[in-house]
Amino acid sequence: MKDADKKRLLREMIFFRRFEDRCFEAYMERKIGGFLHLYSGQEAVATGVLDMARTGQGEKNDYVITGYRDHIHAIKTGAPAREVMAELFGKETGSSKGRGGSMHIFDASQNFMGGYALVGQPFPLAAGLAMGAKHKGTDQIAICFLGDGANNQGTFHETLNMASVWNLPVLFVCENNGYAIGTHIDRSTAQPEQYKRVDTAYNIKSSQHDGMNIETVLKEAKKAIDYVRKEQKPYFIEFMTYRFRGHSMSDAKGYRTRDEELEWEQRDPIKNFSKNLIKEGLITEQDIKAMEKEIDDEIENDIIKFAEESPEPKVEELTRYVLDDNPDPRWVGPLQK
Ligand SMILES: Cc1ncc(C[n+]2csc(CCOP(=O)(O)OP(=O)(O)O)c2C)c(N)n1
Ligand SMILES: [Mg+2]
Repeated sequence: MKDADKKRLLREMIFFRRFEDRCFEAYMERKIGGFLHLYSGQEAVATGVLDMARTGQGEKNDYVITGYRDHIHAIKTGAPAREVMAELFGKETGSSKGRGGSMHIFDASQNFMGGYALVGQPFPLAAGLAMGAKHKGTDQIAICFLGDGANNQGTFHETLNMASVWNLPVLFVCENNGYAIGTHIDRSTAQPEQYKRVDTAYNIKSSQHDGMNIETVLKEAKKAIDYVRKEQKPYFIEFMTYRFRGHSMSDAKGYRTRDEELEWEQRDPIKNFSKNLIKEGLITEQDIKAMEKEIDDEIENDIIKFAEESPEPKVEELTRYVLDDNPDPRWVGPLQK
């Protein structure tokens, strides 16, 4: 990896951590309402996998889809951070025009296909996106992020079976953080090692790796993505990781011990990558401090300012993007920007 890439990836991960920290504060200030699930601790997974995916090419990007812990996946795929924050603030300039909120970030212009509140919902959609790409003969793939808890849904098993039978180019990325809300994986899942659930059962190649080390994620994600694109077959990659905050904003975390948290904090992907880059002489602690300051300024003076100053959706337009059997005649027709 080039030195410049290492520094860029460190900056991105620090930005993602600070973005989520600022969301936490904005929620406490009641600027953000509804549900809010933060990604702190898991940054190396989305950052590493999506760095190896095709992004930055708009509608030629690979398709990316995930659950409700979605802000960082959206930004890394190409959704402007300002629009993600504006969505959290419920503003008209948000990526879902303020109607979706934290769990429903969407940016079709970048092939970021959401943001879903229903656990297990993205699986069949990912298979459909991959099938579309295959029929059209593009070499795009679909990348489906999923939690360990989601793998006990029926949609997981149905989708993996058909993705394998139909040889669909989809990469399933399991972010195994050990918990589904407050339930530890050992209490909910007969085979907690997720990658073992798919190779013989669905004849899909799979592997498990450290999700707290960005360099491991980059290396393994590259191999998996190359395989899916070249072979036109699914692959299942599992990354072991941990969320540093609660499941959502209301979580007293009574289901895990402080010792367990401290053990995982030792593996903080940002701290460890920083240490490595300092050791390699690529960056100093002062450089990192300056980087953090620059990021905080950008978040405050650009991203938060944009969200704060953007208009609310008009009350009479609240149902504008709702599809039903009796749509308001004013809003029938293609979505308008
Ligand atoms: C169909 C459905 N059932 C239940 C829920 C409630 N629920 C929300 S998050 C969650 C746990 C999911 O855990 P996991 O997939 O491991 O994701 P993580 O929160 O760890 O990122 C559950 C059961 C839901 N949102 N949708
Ligand atoms: Mg989980």
